[in-house]
Amino acid sequence: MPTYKLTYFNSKGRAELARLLFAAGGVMYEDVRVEGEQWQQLKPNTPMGQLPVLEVDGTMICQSKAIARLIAKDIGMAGKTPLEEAQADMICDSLEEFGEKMRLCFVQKDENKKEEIKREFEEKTLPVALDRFEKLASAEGYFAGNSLTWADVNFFTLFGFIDILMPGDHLKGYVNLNKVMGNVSSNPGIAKWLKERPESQF
Ligand SMILES: N[C@@H](CCC(=O)N[C@@H](CS)C(=O)NCC(=O)O)C(=O)O
Repeated sequence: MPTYKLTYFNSKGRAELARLLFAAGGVMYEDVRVEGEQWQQLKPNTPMGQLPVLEVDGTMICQSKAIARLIAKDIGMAGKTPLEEAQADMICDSLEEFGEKMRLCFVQKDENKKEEIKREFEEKTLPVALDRFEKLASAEGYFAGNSLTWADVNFFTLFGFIDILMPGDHLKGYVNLNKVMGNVSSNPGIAKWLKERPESQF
């Protein structure tokens, strides 16, 4: 295994998927959390001026999905065949688009507009997306093949944010998606990380 150093801010954000995957694979890595001035100094030396960045034996990789996919490949959670890999990628790309819609609710500065966008998301966008993801998950609770992939972990991570941002029983009745959530949270490495990880809301 190469040496890994993951740099992000002191939050879950776009780095938590990578952290959960490291935990699932039992992979040792340096979990570096920067802030303020430290980030401003580091920024020009990162590939795209953004975090997260994963250093793999000193080589810097950015873009949270590229990072997560690399870790998934290293730990055997990218899919067992090219088709499973494509299915996992499909879910992760769809989750990315869905996540962008979710973010729109929170970048809005105008409080009235914000509430309107949030309501629209919660009442329309979210149930439509959940219906689709439910059909794409197997009865055993996997998005690709018959074992845990980074797509399952990605869904779990994103849904964790939704749960905080708009608490509610959004997964009620989604049998397959509840299984996905259970498969991820009961993975021994992930269960341990969820208990031990540093406190942060997002
Ligand atoms: N598409 C990129 C987006 C990265 C991104 O937006 N990073 C933000 C934090 S979530 C960042 O670095 N912000 C600080 C800055 O731009 O100076 C990814 O998925 O990694």
